[in-house]
Amino acid sequence: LPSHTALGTVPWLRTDHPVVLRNSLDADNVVTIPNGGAQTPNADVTPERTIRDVYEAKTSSKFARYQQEYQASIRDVAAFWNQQALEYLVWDRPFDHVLQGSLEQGNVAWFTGGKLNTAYNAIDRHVQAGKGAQTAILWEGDEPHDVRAVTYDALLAKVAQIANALRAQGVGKGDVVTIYMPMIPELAMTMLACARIGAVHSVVFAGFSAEALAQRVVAADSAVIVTADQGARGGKSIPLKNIVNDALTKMNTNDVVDKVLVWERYFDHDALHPEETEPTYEMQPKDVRMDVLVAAQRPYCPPVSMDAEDNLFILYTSGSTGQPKGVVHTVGGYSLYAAFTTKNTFDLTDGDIFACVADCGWITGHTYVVYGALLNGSTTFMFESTPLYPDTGRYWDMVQRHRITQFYTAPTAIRSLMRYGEDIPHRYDLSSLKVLGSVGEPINPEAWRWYYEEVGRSRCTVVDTYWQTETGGHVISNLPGITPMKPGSCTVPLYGIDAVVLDAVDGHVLEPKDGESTEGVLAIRQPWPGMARTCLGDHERYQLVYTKPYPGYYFTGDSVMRDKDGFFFITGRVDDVLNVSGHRIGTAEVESALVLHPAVSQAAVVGKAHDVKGQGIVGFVTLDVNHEESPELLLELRNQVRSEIGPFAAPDKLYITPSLPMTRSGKIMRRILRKIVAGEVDTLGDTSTLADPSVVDDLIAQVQASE
Ligand code: 6R9
Repeated sequence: LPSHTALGTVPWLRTDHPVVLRNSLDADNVVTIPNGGAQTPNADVTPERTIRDVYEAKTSSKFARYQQEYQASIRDVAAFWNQQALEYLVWDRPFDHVLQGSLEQGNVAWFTGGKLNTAYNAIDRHVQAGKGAQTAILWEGDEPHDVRAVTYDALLAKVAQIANALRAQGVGKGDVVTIYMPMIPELAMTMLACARIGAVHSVVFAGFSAEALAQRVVAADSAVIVTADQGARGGKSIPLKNIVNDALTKMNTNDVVDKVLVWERYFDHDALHPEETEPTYEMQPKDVRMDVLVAAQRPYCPPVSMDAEDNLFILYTSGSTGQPKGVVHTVGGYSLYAAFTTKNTFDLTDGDIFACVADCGWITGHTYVVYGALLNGSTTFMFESTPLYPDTGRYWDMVQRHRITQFYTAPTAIRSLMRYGEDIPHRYDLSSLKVLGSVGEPINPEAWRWYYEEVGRSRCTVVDTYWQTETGGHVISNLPGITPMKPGSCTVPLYGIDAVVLDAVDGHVLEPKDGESTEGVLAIRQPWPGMARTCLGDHERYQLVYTKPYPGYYFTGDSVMRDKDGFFFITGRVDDVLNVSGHRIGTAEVESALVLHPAVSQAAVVGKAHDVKGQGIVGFVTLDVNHEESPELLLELRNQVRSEIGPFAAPDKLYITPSLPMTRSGKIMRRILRKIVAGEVDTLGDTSTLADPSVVDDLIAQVQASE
């Protein structure tokens, strides 16, 4: 390893860093550092060299100004956000209060008394300002030649029609509409149509299984599901409608769902009488053909004036229990935060073609595919396929053909493309690019360098955006042309975000000191508009997870190192949440899926560093008597996880073992399993509390034998 002292504190150069939480959700909680995938960090791009030699000189005066403005913004967050709310949004009625409630009480509310509509702000006002002919959504399907450009005029008409269609099916203000769709423009339009009539969308990623979909529909008591007959990805068709049919049979609560509205992925919009065409799927009693229904609607629908604190959407995300949480975002605060962060982090300007290639099933797709760019009146690019289809140049081919200006993806995608060499991006004209974004997990310096040099040709800013489903938008990120970049660091907090490092054990703030680095847990000391307000139907859980662990602070669940320059490096989750290819998966969810199998007695799941995915899932299971290990059983167990959660949560490796490391009180010590799969058997830590310490040697032998 290079001998820079500071490198010792960069996460991927260390292997583990145990921190015991004060109000730990699980006594067995320790911090694991997800090895960002870099086994061989590039010595050329150490944080020191990059900041000193390459960027600092260019940006220092602007950065000094940022620091002043940032301090002012957090000195009075209400004054700061008051100004932004007036600048970024059009209000039907001005708000009476900027900020009410507190983190301490877990009852934060922004812009109370104010009224507005998010869809109006994202569409109508741009049409009124003369932008009707500009492309709002530029979409590219699974096949590169399948391209659609939807203007603001067309988007307004279509969203109004969909809104009327939803109303015709009984959807009203406050109703939860579950959306289980492929990445086609109609997905974004359906979300915006919900926003227009005050319905609350709950998008479920189309990679989730029937079981996971059913669980989310029931939890949200959602009477309407909007889906499509099929999706397309990588040349394959995904039978979404069949999965929905399946989900309906799995809901034992009787009849939550009244209607299933079905888009047809390849519907012939030019058909003279669409209602006379045959549906592409076998219709069930609750099904309604969406294309046909929408075509019959009037393209005008008045936007419903919403209270700033009304729910805009919910999005289920993983936490440390087996039950996903329905994170709630509200109309005023979220819309402002989506608009503000898109504009600032990506330096969005008129004429930009903004491409976030995330799926709308995750928060990144909500904030940066749908809401952020449209609220700013820009063109948002929407992508249905994968970076590898039809070949590994797909991203760069799109950048070239559409003259994309901002490109936003996850480190896992960069790492998977790096393997094919820099010749691939070099073949394309990428001169339109200005900003390259990274999200979802820490980006290891090797991938950062590749993105910066081979894709950005050393002339674009790489923004490493740290945030969460719960934060609504970026909370820590560099700003193009303002913040110096450090590979591997999400750099410094955005304006209005009072991010602090807390001592994990006693919770006191570790204030920055010149020239000193520090480590702890990441928290936010003051409310911001984009923060989630509650978990649907379970405010206690919201408080338990976010505002109670460190009273007076929003707790992120991440551990962090702040270096001597005050730059943040995220070092991993402190709860039992894994990050596989940038997707959040709770170990408890995977374990619950495994123990549902009749052969399984106990299951423990841990993350293991993975070159491309960041983390992979490794499971350990013990079997009930009368069951034996076999290749078929292993396959069944993997399939069990696929069908309970979705293919993306399937373990890379499963071990069937006679016993698991348990404390005398019967708790599984996952910390030890994490160490064993990481091959760090010399630093297992204290094993004296184990009921049977000999289990450890057996497990080590088993894991080593299999590698
Ligand atoms: C947006 C999103 C949130 C968790 C978060 C953290 C990790 C996200 C990151 C990052 C380091 C970044 N994370 N961005 N870690 N650097 N730039 O991913 O939301 O799915 O809720 O995941 O992802 O661990 O707590 P979500």
